[in-house]
Amino acid sequence: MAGHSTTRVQRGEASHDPRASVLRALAMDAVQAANSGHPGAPMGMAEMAVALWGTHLRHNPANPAWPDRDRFVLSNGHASMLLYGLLHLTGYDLPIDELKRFRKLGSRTPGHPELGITPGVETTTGPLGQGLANAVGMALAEQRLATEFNRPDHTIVNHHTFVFLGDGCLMEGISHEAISLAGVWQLDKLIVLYDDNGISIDGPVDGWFRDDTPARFRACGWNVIGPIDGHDIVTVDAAVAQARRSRGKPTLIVCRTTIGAGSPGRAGTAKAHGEALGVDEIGATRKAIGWQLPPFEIPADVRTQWDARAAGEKREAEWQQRFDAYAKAYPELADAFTRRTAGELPADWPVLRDGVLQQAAQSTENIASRKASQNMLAQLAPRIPAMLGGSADLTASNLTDFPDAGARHISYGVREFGMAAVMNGVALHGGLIPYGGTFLTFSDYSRNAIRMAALMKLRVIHVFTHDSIGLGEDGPTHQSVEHAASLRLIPNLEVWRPCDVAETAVAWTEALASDHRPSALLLSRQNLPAQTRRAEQFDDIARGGYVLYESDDARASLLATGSEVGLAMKARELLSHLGIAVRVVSIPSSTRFDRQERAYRDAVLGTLPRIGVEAGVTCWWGQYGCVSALGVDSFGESAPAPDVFEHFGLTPEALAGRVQEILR
Ligand SMILES: Cc1ncc(C[n+]2csc(CCOP(=O)(O)OP(=O)(O)O)c2C)c(N)n1
Repeated sequence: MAGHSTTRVQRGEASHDPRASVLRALAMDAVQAANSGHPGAPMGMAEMAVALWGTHLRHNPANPAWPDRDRFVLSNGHASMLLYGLLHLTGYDLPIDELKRFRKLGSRTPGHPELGITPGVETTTGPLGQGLANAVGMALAEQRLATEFNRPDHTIVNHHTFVFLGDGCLMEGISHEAISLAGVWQLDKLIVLYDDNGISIDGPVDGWFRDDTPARFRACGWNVIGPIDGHDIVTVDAAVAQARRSRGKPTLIVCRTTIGAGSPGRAGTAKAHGEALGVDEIGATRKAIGWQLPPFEIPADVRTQWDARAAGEKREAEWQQRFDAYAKAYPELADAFTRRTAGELPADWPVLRDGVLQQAAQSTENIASRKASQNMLAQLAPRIPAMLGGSADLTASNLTDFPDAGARHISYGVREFGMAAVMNGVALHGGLIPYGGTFLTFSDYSRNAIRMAALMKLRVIHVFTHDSIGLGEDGPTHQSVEHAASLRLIPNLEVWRPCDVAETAVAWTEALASDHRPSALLLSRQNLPAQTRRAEQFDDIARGGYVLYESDDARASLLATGSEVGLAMKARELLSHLGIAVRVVSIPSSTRFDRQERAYRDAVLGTLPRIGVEAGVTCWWGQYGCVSALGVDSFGESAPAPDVFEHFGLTPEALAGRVQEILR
């Protein structure tokens, strides 16, 4: 850093560029009006925003869905007012009244940026670190689609992914997973601007964050620019221009800034991070930055300087022309591109789906559901080019690959959280349907990214194998106990735990067709017996729960999921030898079942005493009014699977005995 700049940054002086001042004013005034929020980061990043959004970002405010737009991710989502200011000023459909309603119920300016609420917001951020990983996924999608669709003389996919982040994102472990992958994948269109202000909530970060960040990024194969003066628009502009020329490496631009820059009393302090400045300090700041207008008033010339509508329209029109020429030369590719970016499955999807389901319905194979899943992938993935598979270093266990997958199956390495958040980014970008595998136990590592996918309504498919004590010898560290139940608690996540080939086939086709929610497929390591069904029963699998075995003189209902459906069917047989008839209800997806109409649910569950069985926590069965449940309420054991099932009393004999006790 030049001495002059250092001094200015240290003094917390802001530029007097009105494009930066208006961002500062909007941030401090909106936070003040809400009496809640984070003024410091938006004020500190104002010049960075001017440089990037004022010069480099290629977007069209009139069409936030333009497929070839640059993506912008505000990974430090608490700086939301910076993004809202930018979206308003550049001409998105975000009126000033919405900024006045920052953080109010029903406004388009929630506390942290949320996908689907504010036009122009590319991903929901707030949980620090994940925005960066989302951006890596977006840049990966851009790279893959460019390779797949661009042709010599025809470039239809060619955009950058820009990220703003702060110390918090870089302290999070997921940042390392994300930057490591971005380096390996050589995502040279990913450009990250680091708001290096040395402050987080507890104070100056020196006491807990002394990483040599440039060295860390360099070690991961990144191009690093800076540290530069993050308050010098020309310098930041030049750095971004340089970053855009990078080949084979993503770029980090280290921007030295002062949190709350412009505020004489708060600049450079942790107090600037998450507190309204207060009326007096806002007055002092107005004076210091030379901005004397009342809150939310923006002079016409400043509006004109920021307005990106005409440039955006022109950019998209130019792209449309290129796309039209492409469509003439490659009509089929153009059609596929249009379908895929709209999130549609191939035109022959209904035929493909019916074919695989018909075959699966007749299957008598006794195989593990993870194997049944792989067999489905072998049929589906080659016919659905959007599918982009992967595994967190467990490909041979998760069975997520398919014949001739090549680059369409990603080895994510041992990075479950990173993989999940990258998959969210891929889905957010569009054009690809990501799925990825790990052991169900390690879903805890990915959990917040799964939650974010559910919140954002993303089609991301998690393949979680080794779904219970049924994995055997690896023992309690690897055996899921509470995981199925706890994943089912996440709103809008569809959880499937299929019992055989037929149910696995339905789980996969339903997951692929669910374009507004993520799915988790919980699959067994061990073989599972094929169940026989009538056609109507097969059709009801997609309703999430159905009667697999009915009996007129039944005295109890056995409710089971996944690998325990076979167990329940064996118990039924034992009981029938004793003259006790029972019904068996299979619940491959309780989340789906719970959305069925009342009459259907009541009919399936029946009025007889219910006994639940699942190799996991038993409290879960309370919601279905079970009088008793068999399961695992501790951490499992290391032993061959049959011995572990025996140890936990999960056997047909034990279940039959429990039923007899209840009916006594
Ligand atoms: C995963 C996660 N943990 C904790 C928080 C709460 N939080 C919000 S901002 C922040 C500090 C971030 O520091 P920095 O990125 O330096 O932001 P700045 O102080 O510069 O605004 C924390 C801990 C969060 N949003 N996400």
